[in-house]
Amino acid sequence: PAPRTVLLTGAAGGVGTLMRELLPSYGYRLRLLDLHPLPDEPGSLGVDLATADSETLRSAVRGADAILHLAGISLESSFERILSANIRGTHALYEAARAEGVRRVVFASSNHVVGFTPVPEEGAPRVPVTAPRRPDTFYGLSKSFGEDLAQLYWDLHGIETVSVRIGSCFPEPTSVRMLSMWMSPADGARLFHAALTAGDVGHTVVYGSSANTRLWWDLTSARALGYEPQDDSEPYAAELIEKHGELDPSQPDQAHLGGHFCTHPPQWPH
Ligand code: 15L
Repeated sequence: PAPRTVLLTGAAGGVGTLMRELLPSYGYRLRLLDLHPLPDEPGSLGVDLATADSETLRSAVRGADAILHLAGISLESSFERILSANIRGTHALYEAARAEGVRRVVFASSNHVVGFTPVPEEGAPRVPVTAPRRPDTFYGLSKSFGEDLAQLYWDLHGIETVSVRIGSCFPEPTSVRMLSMWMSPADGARLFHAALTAGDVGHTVVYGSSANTRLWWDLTSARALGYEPQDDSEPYAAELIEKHGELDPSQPDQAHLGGHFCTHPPQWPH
């Protein structure tokens, strides 16, 4: 049966805010969680996953049919901060899911797990999900850890996860790199819905993007979940390229999938 109650962690964040709007139309009842309760969202939970006691975490996940785990630091930061928010926080959430019998997690992984993979040359095959992981930051490293944690909890405890290596999920692409990475919010909701409902996923890794003309990576494993992207960044291309120029792979900040995260990663606000 399709999950009805979904715990949404990171509900106040960028992707969380977009998904709060879009996912209810798929029939989900969302239980919202972030570091602080959300203003105007009665019943939303304020929980720090990394430091909360186990009973608080268990009661947050209790009765949920699935978890959409978007919480965490979404840019680069110190190793200590990443360790707490992304590594300890994700581990604590999975422990609570195991203790409460939640069977399905959709984990917001990131393109930065493979950030140091060279941008494919024109005409070359797209990057497969089996490409070696080459994190570009402590942030990307923590998402790589999350994928391994998901694999362990599947093999050891039978909790299923779809790890979605999100490209760039914003209302519109705002850079030339994003033409290849963009996941429109509507396609994001389609993909998360597919990841929440597909049968027998074990631990599956997928790339999360729209059907972009300039797509760098392979959506086969995402499509196998039943995901059918509807959007393409191409209508934004002419204006973005006119403004910023085409990508130049001889430039270190443009040579890899992770773009400028490989050279001067944007820092999480302290
Ligand atoms: C990410 O993982 C970040 O969370 C997001 O803010 C974007 O910067 C995105 O990657 C990207 O690579 O565009």
